[in-house]
Amino acid sequence: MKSYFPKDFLWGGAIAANQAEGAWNVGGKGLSVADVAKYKPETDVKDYVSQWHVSPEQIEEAMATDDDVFFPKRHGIDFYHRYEEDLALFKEMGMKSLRISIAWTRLFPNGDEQMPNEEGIAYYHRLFKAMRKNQIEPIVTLSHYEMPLYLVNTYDGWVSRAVVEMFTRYAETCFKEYSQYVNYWLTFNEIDSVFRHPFTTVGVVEEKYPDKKSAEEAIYQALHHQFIASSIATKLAKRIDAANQIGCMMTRTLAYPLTSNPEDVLLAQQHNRENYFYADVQVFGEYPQFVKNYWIENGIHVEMAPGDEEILKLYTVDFVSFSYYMSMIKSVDEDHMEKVGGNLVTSVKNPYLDISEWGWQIDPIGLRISLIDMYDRYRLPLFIVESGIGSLDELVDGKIHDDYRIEYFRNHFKEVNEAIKSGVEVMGYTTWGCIDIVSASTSQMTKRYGFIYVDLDDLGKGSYNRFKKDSFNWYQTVIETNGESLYEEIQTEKVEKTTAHS
Ligand code: BGP
Repeated sequence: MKSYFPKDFLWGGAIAANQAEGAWNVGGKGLSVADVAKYKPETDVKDYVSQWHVSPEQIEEAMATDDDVFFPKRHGIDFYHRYEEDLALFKEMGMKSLRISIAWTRLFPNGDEQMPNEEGIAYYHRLFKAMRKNQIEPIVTLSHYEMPLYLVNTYDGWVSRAVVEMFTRYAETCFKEYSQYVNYWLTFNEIDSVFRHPFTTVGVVEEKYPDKKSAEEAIYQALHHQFIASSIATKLAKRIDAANQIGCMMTRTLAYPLTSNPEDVLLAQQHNRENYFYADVQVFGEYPQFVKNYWIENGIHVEMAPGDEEILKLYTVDFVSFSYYMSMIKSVDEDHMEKVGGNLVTSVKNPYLDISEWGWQIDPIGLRISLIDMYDRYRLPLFIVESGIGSLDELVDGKIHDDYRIEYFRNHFKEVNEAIKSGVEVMGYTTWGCIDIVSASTSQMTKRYGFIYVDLDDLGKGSYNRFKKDSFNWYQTVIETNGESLYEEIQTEKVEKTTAHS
């Protein structure tokens, strides 16, 4: 087998401002929804829903304190001040690209200002110049769970149509300031996650709604406004610089039927179709009929302004980016079956797959299945902008022997190679958390994804020093050989992962 990776394949890594930068109240930055994300040691790390849920009381508590021990996204890994050191390590690794997000509240602290915060503008000029100096291509997410908290408290978040104009003003500012360094832009991170964690994505506080149905209707309304904002941003990006490429970004939540029972197959198909709905709107420029019928059947009203449907149709995306961590199983009998956690909701356990320490089912072949399926559906270039394994890495004598991470990526990269060989156009692969950062769902530091270890624990104690893991040099070779090394290595026998914690 040989490497089919194109010469310009964008090997790289991905982080997000709210999980890496820290400096939460520095340089004029306003409070974002991430600054109220709490580390909850008393909660089961596999209990995805409660980890993500933010109550009105938690918002009040967070706004009343400068604490950053139990609000770890406020310190992140201090990337804000250390980015030059980290970019040098990424360059040493040979990374061609780095996915980051711009923190909306560094540019517009409350979100409804007419003019941006100049200190915030200046910071990202410094960062993008440094990336270019290190020959690293920026892949920039405009909104990665970082909307201004002020918009949540004052405008009910994205439910308000006024937020569309505020977002497009922010986006236009980014395109005008940074198109000189940036060619690839993603609008909303995992736009399909609005129903999984509505507070961080669209600023919907479910407790504010009298019942589940009105909360659901509010989320669909907020989602519509994000679709419109994404389309207008796409128009503005190309008007400002025709070289700008805009991608949508979804969580690929591949579901298999548990059995060949047609009811299981139908359930899995429905799940996959609902998962694709969000990219469908941004690729095809219209709502699929099954969603409109769902609204009618369930009495959900989504207010659309005159011209909205034309905007969606006119300004569609150039590529489809997505995160891929795990696959899941659907079954009509799933209520009484063993479940596992996941980057979403629980799933029936797949007896053929290993799981991570956080219960995420590891499925490299599922990545190939997803790539082929998505390419056949959209016929647009695909970009894997998140993928990786969160793990309890052990720092021993300055070393971290993360053979399990090497195994994870070796297997996933090989499946991408097979997909490319079968005709799928893949632009790049930015591994999630190329350097350890604060977990999105659990706000833990000890859920580590990086090729670079950061000496920091869940309560913010540590030197913040960086250490290369074994996977650092392995990835360096993969990039250097453009994937050829995947087929030259002597396969080391599978290392059973043992941790002091188990
Ligand atoms: C995705 C988010 C990322 C990232 C990843 C890993 O949903 O887009 O921000 O964090 O999940 O999840 P976690 O950090 O919860 O392990």
